[in-house]
Amino acid sequence: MVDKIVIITGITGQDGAYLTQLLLEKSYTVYGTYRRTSSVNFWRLEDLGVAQHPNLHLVEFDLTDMGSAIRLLEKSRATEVYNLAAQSFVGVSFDQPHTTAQITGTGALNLLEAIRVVNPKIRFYQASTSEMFGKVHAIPQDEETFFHPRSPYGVAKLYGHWITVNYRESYDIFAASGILFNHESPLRGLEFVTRKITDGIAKIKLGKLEVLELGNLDAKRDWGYAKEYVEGMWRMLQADEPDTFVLATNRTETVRDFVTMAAKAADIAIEWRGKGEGETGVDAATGKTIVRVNPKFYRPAEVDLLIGNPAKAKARLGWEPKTTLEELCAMMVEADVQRVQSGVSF
Ligand code: NDP
Ligand code: GDR
Repeated sequence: MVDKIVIITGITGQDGAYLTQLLLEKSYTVYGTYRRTSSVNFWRLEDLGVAQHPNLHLVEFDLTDMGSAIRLLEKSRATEVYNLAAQSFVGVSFDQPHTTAQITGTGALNLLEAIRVVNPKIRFYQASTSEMFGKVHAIPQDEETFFHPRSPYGVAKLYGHWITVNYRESYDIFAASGILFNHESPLRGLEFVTRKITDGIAKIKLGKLEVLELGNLDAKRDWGYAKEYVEGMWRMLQADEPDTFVLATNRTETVRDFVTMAAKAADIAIEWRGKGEGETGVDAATGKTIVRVNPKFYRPAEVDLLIGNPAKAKARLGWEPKTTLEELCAMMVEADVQRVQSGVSF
């Protein structure tokens, strides 16, 4: 039997942690890459109880250095590579467009080039995104929808997507691109809106925060559960042919709706008052303002509405989402209430 050896870039992130857990369960040897910083944080791997697993090797790796990509592939003798590392925050990409292009865009090229040089039989997964659809051209969005990214992040990811397709077509490399819609969990970074909301509601509930400040409440997103989405990534690399797949729930809600849902999970009823920059969310029981709009969180260009059609993934990979948004939101609020109560906050 061929050894199952995998490289996961971006192992310290939300998806890296869940994918590591899944592949260790499937008896893979996992080489997880992280970038050099003065204080690397493996809290997500620790949270999932896999940080000390004997089949997990943590490797320092710079995505912008092709030489180190070649050495990593040679040393690990990997059979599959999942490229999850990215400057993944859309808001920051407006302030750091060049860095975002190098990491989020050409980082994928470095890995593909290394695969071409070292062993073209290595299977490659690129973490593409619904942000590539950007401005609304179709509802719902699927693999055939026109791309019109609205941020430097979306543009960089579009490069990563097309270079993946190009290496598939040019060099016969098994290079799959997963166009994943937003997926969340208790391990989501605090800068992203769902986790910012569940953390904020937990703190309000426990008297540790008075008002949660947010940006555009009208943005609509298709939010799923991250643990289920990493299973879809793995299925893409086990398919007979490399291809491009959308993973989504086919349900869309506004940021405002998600706040209402999170508050409800914490037994708080919210009433919305005002409009635009003056809009507030008021605790119906106490009359206190607990949510306020702060335009500093607005983006120079916004993606107004995302809703994906995952029919191809269901038909070809047997993948479909199971957790409802209400269940996901309640799971996140509960985890944040526990963390705030225990004095630990990530
Ligand atoms: P996270 O932001 O949680 O994780 C990103 C990972 O990339 C972290 O491990 C981070 O390391 C690493 N990283 C960031 N900058 C660099 C760098 N300069 N060099 C090397 N590594 C770096 O993202 P997710 O886990 O949520 O997402 C995984 C991938 O999927 C990303 O590529 C993202 O863009 C994409 N994606 C995510 C979606 C989502 O809804 N979650 C939807 C569609 C696509 P560190 O911990 O050191 O910062
Ligand atoms: P997104 O996620 O940009 O879709 O990218 P994010 O949670 O940051 O924003 C979603 C929507 O919420 C609006 N919003 C706010 N966003 C943040 N972060 N903070 C706020 O205070 C706030 N108020 C309103 C945003 O304007 C936006 O419309 C995520 C990332 O994981 C990407 O890496 C990934 O590719 C896409 O999802 C799919």
